Amino acid sequence: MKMHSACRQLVDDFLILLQESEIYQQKAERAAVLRSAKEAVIRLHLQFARAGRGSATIALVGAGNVGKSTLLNALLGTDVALSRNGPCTSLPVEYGGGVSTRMIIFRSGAVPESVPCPTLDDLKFSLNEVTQEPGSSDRNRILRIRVDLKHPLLQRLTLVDTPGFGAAQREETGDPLHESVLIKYLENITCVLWVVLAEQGIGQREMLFWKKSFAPYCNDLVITGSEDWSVEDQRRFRRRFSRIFGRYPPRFHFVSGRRSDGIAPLRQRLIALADPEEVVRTTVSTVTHLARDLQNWRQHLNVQAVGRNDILWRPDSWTRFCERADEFGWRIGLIALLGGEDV
Ligand SMILES: Nc1nc2c(ncn2[C@@H]2O[C@H](COP(=O)(O)OP(=O)(O)OP(=O)(O)O)[C@@H](O)[C@H]2O)c(=O)[nH]1
Ligand SMILES: [Mg+2]
Repeated sequence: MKMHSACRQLVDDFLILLQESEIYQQKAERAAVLRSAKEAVIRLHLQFARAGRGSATIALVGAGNVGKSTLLNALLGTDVALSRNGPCTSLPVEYGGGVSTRMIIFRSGAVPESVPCPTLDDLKFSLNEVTQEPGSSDRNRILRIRVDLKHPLLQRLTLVDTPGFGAAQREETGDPLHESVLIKYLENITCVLWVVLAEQGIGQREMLFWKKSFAPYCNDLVITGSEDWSVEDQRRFRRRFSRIFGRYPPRFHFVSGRRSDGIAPLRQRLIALADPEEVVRTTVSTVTHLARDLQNWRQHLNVQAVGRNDILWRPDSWTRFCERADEFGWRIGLIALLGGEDV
């Protein structure tokens, strides 16, 4: 916990240093570089704030019918989430750890209703019943469903199966689950695994939804249905789509939910995403990487030849950044890099 708050402090202080120095900086080119670094740190700040909210909630998000529910089943090694060819999952369904199997229905303006499910078949039956009856007023009041399962992965994190975005049918049938509801739901999760289908790639509409609703919280792209892909196919896909993400492309995971190919490494990745210490390590390493990039840029500009830190950083901001105590020693390395020294 101490490590977590120290890391948060580091990110926040770095953000303030960048923000204040960007305003202070007279040269437009330098201010622009500081602004782009600031944007990267804002992204980290947002991710870190979500990671600190307690137990991790990771949502599988993607267009309709791309294999989100099948992937969730493969990750759990249990055929629990409903999947089929055609619009299927109609509500966010959270799968979390519990001592016994049960389903909890959250309705707006009502006490959550707990439904014990002695067997997996009971659970599937109950899930099917509540999620597959669009239109009734009771069904329309359901906000989300939680499923408690005794499962080792779910001891560490909650996985969420979400309805596919861009499913036009729902708008037509008057089902209240519009994209805005999904966007609202995503406000409280820790991070997103973005699921796309190998043969479809990433369409315009998916890109827009990603930008609008979960880009800062998504570092993982899962490509389902890639069971027959060669290494060269994967490379081609990576090359084609990496550039649309700009400077921070996500990790690409090629999997088959149907055949469970690539599922074990993805499970490990989920565990890392939910591990608070790993989140701290990744954050510190990203901040250090960014500081190193800034150092390279300074060397490129030959700012060092002038030999004054205050050319880049607002002097009082820099002093405050350097003075803050840091019991984990992260700041010393950063100060050396940001101050322009070689390390
Ligand atoms: N070949 C292949 N088929 C898959 C894979 N994953 C899912 N499918 C098939 O794709 C169809 C849709 O799968 P779902 O898991 O229901 O998709 P979804 O994204 O949850 O769909 P919605 O809930 O409607 O948004 C089903 O017929 C699955 O069997 C995969 O990795 N490979
Ligand atoms: Mg589904």
